[in-house]
Amino acid sequence: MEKHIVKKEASNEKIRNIAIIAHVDHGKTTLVDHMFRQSGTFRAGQELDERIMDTMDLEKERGITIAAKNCSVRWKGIKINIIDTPGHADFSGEVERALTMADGAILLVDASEGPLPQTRFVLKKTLEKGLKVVVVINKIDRKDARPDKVLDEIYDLFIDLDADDEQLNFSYLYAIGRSGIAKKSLTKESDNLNPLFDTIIDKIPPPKFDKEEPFQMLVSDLGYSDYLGRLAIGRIFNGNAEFNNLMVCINDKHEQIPFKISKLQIYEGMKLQEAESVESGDIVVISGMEDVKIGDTICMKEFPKAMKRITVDEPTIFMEFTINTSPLSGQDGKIVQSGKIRERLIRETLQNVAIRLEQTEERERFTVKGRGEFQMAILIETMRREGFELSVGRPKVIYKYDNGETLEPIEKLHVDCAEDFLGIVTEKLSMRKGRMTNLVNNGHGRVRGEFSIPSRSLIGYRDEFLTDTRGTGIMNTLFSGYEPFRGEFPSRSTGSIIADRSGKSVAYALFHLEPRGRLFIAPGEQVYEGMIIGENNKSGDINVNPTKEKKLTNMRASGKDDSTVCSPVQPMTLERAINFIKDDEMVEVVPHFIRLHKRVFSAQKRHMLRSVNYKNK
Ligand SMILES: Nc1nc2c(ncn2[C@@H]2O[C@H](COP(=O)(O)OP(=O)(O)OP(=O)(O)O)[C@@H](O)[C@H]2O)c(=O)[nH]1
Ligand SMILES: [Mg+2]
Repeated sequence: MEKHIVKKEASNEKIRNIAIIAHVDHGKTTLVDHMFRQSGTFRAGQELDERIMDTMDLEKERGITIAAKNCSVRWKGIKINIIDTPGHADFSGEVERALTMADGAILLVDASEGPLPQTRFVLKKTLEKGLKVVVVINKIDRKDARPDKVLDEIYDLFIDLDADDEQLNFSYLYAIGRSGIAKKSLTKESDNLNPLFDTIIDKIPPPKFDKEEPFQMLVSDLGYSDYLGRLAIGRIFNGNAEFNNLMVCINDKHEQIPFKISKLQIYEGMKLQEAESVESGDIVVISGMEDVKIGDTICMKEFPKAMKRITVDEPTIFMEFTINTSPLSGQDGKIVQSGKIRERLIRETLQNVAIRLEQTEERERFTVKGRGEFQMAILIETMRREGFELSVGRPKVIYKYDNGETLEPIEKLHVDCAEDFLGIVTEKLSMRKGRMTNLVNNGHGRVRGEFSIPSRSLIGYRDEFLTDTRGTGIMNTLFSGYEPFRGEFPSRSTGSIIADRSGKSVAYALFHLEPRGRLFIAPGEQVYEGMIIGENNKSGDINVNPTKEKKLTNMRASGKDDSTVCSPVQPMTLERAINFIKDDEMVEVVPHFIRLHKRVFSAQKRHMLRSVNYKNK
């Protein structure tokens, strides 16, 4: 627990800083919508979209939050700064970052699903920071809601996480976030969120500061404005500041970089509002410092005093990013050069505390490290939409070495599926070195299993799991630490179907290839030698000609032609592609296409390499 020695303790009663935390989809962003509506942030009758805090295109499309974001509401004269956080485990770094700005957290738990792996993760981080927690059991309107049981499970979770007596004595409310309703007991009537607002004001402590200390702000987020340049976003831990004040930014090398505040802003609703001065405890946006990074401290020039930098859990997976080397490179995207890709990736590491970048010996090859393959897929998809072309390799886990022993990241996997599918799921997981640690049969035909399993085993497993459970299974994972390597297991047993030349695919050829496996392309698509156009039913790769036309003869054949109506092709998504490829394969990502290819394009070269490898064995 972090403790500050405070000399002249005071608190800013006009402010509360809260983070909204939960497992994915438990209703955080929807609840924030209604907090906006009911606190008078919007004009009466103003048309509002759903989940307005999910402002990024990808967030809207996928209905999930990717980045933590700040906003504020006012209640009874008090400003509540809210940080809406993502619930997907791959974006955990965002939650850790958000918690550095808060004095308390609203922990949302779905009244039917109960606490899930990410509930545990976010609560653990919150308790470690000594923050006050208010629990909201959400979605009590669900037909399968079991709020009492869920409350018990939440107590168990607190106990399991070594909460002290004060933390265990948390306040809790029941809510239907989607209807903007919260209440203190299930039997009470309520048609608004007033009980939640009141609990926040009563139970979450106002931000504390030391009256004797001059200005100190920890940079927890960065923004960018065309007019103002780089924006430093963070909580003021001590002191006040005014427009034009002379400050220093203390960076990770303990250097003090002087600058002048060119603009001060604070959060009002979803917008930023200019302020002449800002005070202790508030979350503010400062412009004037170009080279600022997350974790830096901003202080008065005369009183430089760095705060503890923000640390987040280490990345567990990495992926190789390179320029697009395919024969079709440069035809679709606007940005193709390695320098530009590097610049873009550096920008990402500034914004995103959980992502690291390493340059390899080769100029156009980079290693990007992060928390999970989904986080990587979102980064790649974002770059693709910005007009980038690039190639990426298969996600791999980061091993550690201790006294000659190899350690690997291990996840706690929670599976919820119909009893009938448990057999196949367990079999597949144990093949992948998973071990069952718990099994609960709730008697309604569904079972919940807990497994301890290497992270590498889960790369690409989600698709298989959904197929095995006919789309009805739910799986959730939580990183649980490094453990000794559990040994190899066979990877994808099937090979790839590979184009042996450039051209356009034709229906006749594809139709005759269908029996060989599952195809990824439709007729009329551009192909090239080395491009993977399907998954072979058997092990081993096959080289085929997808451009082969039917031989035309002068003789008009009697009777019907071979029917060449190809089966529909499931479009290749980025996530499926990066999970499908093997080590000697890559995904070519350009704005309008996702293509898969062998690292070595020429079939002849691949053949030669294989023979050499074979001889060396
Ligand atoms: N039945 C019911 N559904 C709700 C309620 N609140 C939210 N939902 C639904 O739950 C889904 C997820 O809501 P979000 O607000 O995006 O959840 P979130 O916690 O912000 O999700 P992430 O940010 O991706 O972790 C949406 O389909 C909502 O409509 C509720 O009170 N009752
Ligand atoms: Mg959300």
